[in-house]
Amino acid sequence: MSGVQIPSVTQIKTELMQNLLDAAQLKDAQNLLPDWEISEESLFRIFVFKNFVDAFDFMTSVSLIAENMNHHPDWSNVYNKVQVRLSTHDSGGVTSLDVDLAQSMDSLFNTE
Ligand code: H2B
Repeated sequence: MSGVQIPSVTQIKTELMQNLLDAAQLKDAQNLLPDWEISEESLFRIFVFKNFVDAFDFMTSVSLIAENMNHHPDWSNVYNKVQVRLSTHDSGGVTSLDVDLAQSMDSLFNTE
């Protein structure tokens, strides 16, 4: 065997430079994500929980999703609040990866 490593489809997808969303796509994103503040730079939302443990559980669940996507939130936690800012650092703004992660966070939040 030659030892040549063939990358998985997921690796290829996440390593391709993602395109920034245009104005129309940002508008579509706002419709999909009514609880998020959307700008060209980032998606922003504050999640509010009953207590610290619920907030931390949410962060733990999101960490697994983010690691799987190789796409990570900028966030902070104070007691029962998790403040989240999503952007694609490599592209310098908002891409479909941010919309996908925001949707996953919303559905996790809504089912908890
Ligand atoms: N997360 C976010 N939010 N944006 C990125 O551009 C990004 C990331 N890039 N996670 C990934 C990791 C990159 O730095 C590594 C090298 O794949």
